[in-house]
Amino acid sequence: MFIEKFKVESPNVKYTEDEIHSVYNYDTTELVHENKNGSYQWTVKPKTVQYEFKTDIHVPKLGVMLVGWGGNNGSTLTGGVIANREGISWATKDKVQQANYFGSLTQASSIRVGSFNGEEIYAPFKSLLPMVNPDDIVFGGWDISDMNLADAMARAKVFDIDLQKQLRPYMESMVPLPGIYDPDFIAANQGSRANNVIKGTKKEQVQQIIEDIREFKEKNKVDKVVVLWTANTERYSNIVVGLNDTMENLLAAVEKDESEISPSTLYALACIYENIPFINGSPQNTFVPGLVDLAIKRNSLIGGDDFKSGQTKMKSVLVDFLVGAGIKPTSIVSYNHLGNNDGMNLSAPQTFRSKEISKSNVVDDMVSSNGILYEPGEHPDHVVVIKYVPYVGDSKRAMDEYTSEIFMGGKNTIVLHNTCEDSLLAAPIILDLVLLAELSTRIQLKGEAEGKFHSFHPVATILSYLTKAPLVPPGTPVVNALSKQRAMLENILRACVGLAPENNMILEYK
Ligand code: NAI
Ligand code: DG6
Repeated sequence: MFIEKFKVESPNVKYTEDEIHSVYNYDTTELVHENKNGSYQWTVKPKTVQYEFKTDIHVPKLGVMLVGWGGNNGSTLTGGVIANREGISWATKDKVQQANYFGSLTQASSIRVGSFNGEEIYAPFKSLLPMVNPDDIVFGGWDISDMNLADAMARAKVFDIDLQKQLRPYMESMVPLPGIYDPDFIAANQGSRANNVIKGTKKEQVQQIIEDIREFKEKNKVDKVVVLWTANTERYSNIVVGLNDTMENLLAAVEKDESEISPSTLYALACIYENIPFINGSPQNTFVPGLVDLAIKRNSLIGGDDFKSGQTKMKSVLVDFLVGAGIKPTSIVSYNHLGNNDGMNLSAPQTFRSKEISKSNVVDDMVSSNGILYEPGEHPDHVVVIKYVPYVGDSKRAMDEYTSEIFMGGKNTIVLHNTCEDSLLAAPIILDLVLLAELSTRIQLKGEAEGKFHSFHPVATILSYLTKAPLVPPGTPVVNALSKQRAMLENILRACVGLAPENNMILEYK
């Protein structure tokens, strides 16, 4: 059965006019590795730590500024939200289609609330805590191309033509602000697009982004802004001692207009100065060590990297299933071809390399979780190929071959073929990233040994479910397995309303 909403009644949860306050027992384990009588042994001690959570229930008017607003993702997301807000429907050759938010975890997925009269009861994911309604988001942003969003939508060739016609009047007047352009960081084939760029030194460019954010906030009367990079994939920046390895060096490098500071790092820097959450949806290392350092010192939310939309999402489910089933993946080969501007940009070796890295490291945690299947340091062969095929446009084709060793030396090969409009997968993920980033800035927590409430760590691991290469604070394990990432997010939100983690034990029926 599906219910729309619920309220928690518990001595551990208090709803006030301003916040939800919950006291939560976090059941975990403490591991001890010690030498006992000449040999090392592991001891596991169950322990419970009490946490308190405070969630501000005042949902702000949210502004979202996209870097790369006029790209396929930017125009698809903007049009999609307008279509939902305006209740637009359109004719396809199959039926009359209504706007929806399918593909969004927060808007279109559910959580299990419990059992009632022998039936499982589910509710919308978004009913857990008060969240911004995506229909109310005000969009803006930057692009190195000055094309308005209606023309950008037509250039993207993602939406059906009847929908485009209805959206055009809403999008014609939306024109991206000039962006920071550095041809050294993206493919040379993007040069002809760059007719809308911020001039000046890197320091002046950062200042311009800061002014843009302030002006957008003021003009649109929004309470909060989140900035998200959905611009072209950049090449990796070189990490150089003395240049971008520490906060001080990075800031000095910007002052000196050093060439190795990428545009994405400059946008992020501006956001951190303004205490505006910044999310990176592409694979490059925007978050050089000096920038992470700065975000931590200023307690400003950063999250990334690279939207986890299709092939990688499947991978982080399938490999988790195989390794969890005691089956040993030995070779993973992933091809894809696509014909949109992202594909064209990725046809240059340096930008492809950024994508190859983020697509290749996604099974590491699953492989290292099973020492029965894999020797220390052993890894499946893992190859990623991306080809640009203009004819297929945004409709990406992804082909994967997984070969595994099974019982008694047998081999098991699984082959997948996926065809899907890339931007229709990415747009709802962008929405989730900004909604969850905003929500997480309204949550405060306090462990039993801590004197006062604090926000989550500024490196937002809570967003991991949505990214291929989750950015984590130094010294924190990276989790790629999709089910674990989802459980982490859902269980944290449950804790904020005093609900136990979903443990799937269903003991009441045993
Ligand atoms: P796109 O090429 O259509 O859009 C990117 C836009 O960014 C373009 O309009 C371009 O003019 C603009 N741009 C480039 N550099 C800029 C800068 N420095 N400042 C401001 N604007 C700039 O690409 P699409 O398909 O929208 O993808 C965007 C990004 O998202 C790509 O990096 C892609 O790799 C990444 N991504 C996309 C996924 C998907 O499923 N669509 C999934 C994972 C990541
Ligand atoms: C080609 O791989 C283009 C990319 O931008 C991907 O479409 C994007 O990274 C999505 O990747 P995945 O692996 O999540 O489908």
